[in-house]
Amino acid sequence: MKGEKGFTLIELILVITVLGVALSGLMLYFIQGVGTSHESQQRTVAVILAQDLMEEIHSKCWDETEAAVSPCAGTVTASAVGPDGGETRSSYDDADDFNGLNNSPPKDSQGADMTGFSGYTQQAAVCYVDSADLNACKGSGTSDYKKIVVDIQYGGGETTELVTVVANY
Ligand SMILES: [Ca+2]
Ligand SMILES: [Ca+2]
Repeated sequence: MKGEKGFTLIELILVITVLGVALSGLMLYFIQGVGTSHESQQRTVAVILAQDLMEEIHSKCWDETEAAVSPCAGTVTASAVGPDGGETRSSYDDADDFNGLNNSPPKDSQGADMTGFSGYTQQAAVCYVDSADLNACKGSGTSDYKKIVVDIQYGGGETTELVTVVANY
């Protein structure tokens, strides 16, 4: 046996130990990667939910007074923010009807819970802003500009937010 090439038991144990340490390090990277991809998937879903809601709001008239005019065009008199005369999600017809929207899970345009989105919260806020400061909500009164903020909350504290201003024209 002496002089034959091969591994001794000590060498084998050393190799197994080194491999074990190296593989556990690799596994750590792999597990972290899985976690990161789950977060990025949640973020992507939140962005899509936010864009969907913003597009739905954009598809409505600028104001209730405009909603009465077909086909929802032209400069109109601005009215109070919020749903008008008992409107519900499926009958919202102007942008500010969405003010105060707060649903968990998110609801679709017909007011039905969206399945598969538990853990996501959908919120919208609409207010009048002045042309001189499109970021600050007016304390009272109306203007020709409405700021729309859409928030999708997810993952216990993360928020994806979209903000836009629509003008009365
Ligand atoms: Ca309305
Ligand atoms: Ca309204």
